[in-house]
Amino acid sequence: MYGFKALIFDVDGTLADTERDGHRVAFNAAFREAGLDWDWSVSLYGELLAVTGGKERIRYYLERWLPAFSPPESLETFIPKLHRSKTTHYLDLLRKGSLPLRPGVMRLLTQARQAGIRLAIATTTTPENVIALLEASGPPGLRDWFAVIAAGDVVPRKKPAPDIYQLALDQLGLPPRDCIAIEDSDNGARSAWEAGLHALLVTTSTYTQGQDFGAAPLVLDSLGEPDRPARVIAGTLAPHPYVDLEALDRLHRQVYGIG
Ligand code: XBP
Ligand code: MG
Repeated sequence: MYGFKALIFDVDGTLADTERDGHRVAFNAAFREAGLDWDWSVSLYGELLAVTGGKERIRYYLERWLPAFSPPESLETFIPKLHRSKTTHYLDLLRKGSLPLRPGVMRLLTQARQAGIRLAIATTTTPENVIALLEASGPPGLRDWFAVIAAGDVVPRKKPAPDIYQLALDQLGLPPRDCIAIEDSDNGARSAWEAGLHALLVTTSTYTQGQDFGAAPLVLDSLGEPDRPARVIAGTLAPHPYVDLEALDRLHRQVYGIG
């Protein structure tokens, strides 16, 4: 018996390391297809990740790097169109199976499912991207393991605002205290924390190493596997050098001062 009832996962960087070799590549393919000579390098993309959401990221790029750009139509039409093309390219990449789930993800999801812990997603990315990732990179039917998939434009404000976590909590019908959030970024950790999810685990990803995760009580470099221990960046990981439900239960007890 565990002290929590659900796990709420972020997607990009948490379930899979999707940004550098997935989203970034898809943005560049969409730019080429639209006849634009923009190229988001690995380092520039790291800066652009300060803004969550693909459409918001394109707008930020234009404001900050290309203020003189004159779009062929209004930005309100141009950006969503460009972003739809990006989503198509991203889905193609996913279907090729080129973005695997991170170490420990399937092990933890499987253990949670067997223990009756509910699974949910709270992400900034487009819903189709989430479904496609689960279908392409996980076992058949993985999407049905998730009781709630809260994604994309369904809330007024994207991370670091708490809206998407609040929506996931509402749809689960649970208070924050009954849930554990798993994130990879500063923006995501802020979003979860502001939604009241203080039992918060951060597993850093390609672009988020070295970020400040606020008061997150446990920060690791991955969930780890029995043959591939997680590296502890902050907090204490026990009883094993990888994240399992026992480790999450200890984290939950520590955060809420239980027994
Ligand atoms: C990460 C993001 C997303 C993706 C792009 O979301 O910021 O914007 O980079 O996705 P999370 P879209 O870590 O919350 O999963 O282009 O579909 O917006
Ligand atoms: Mg993320």
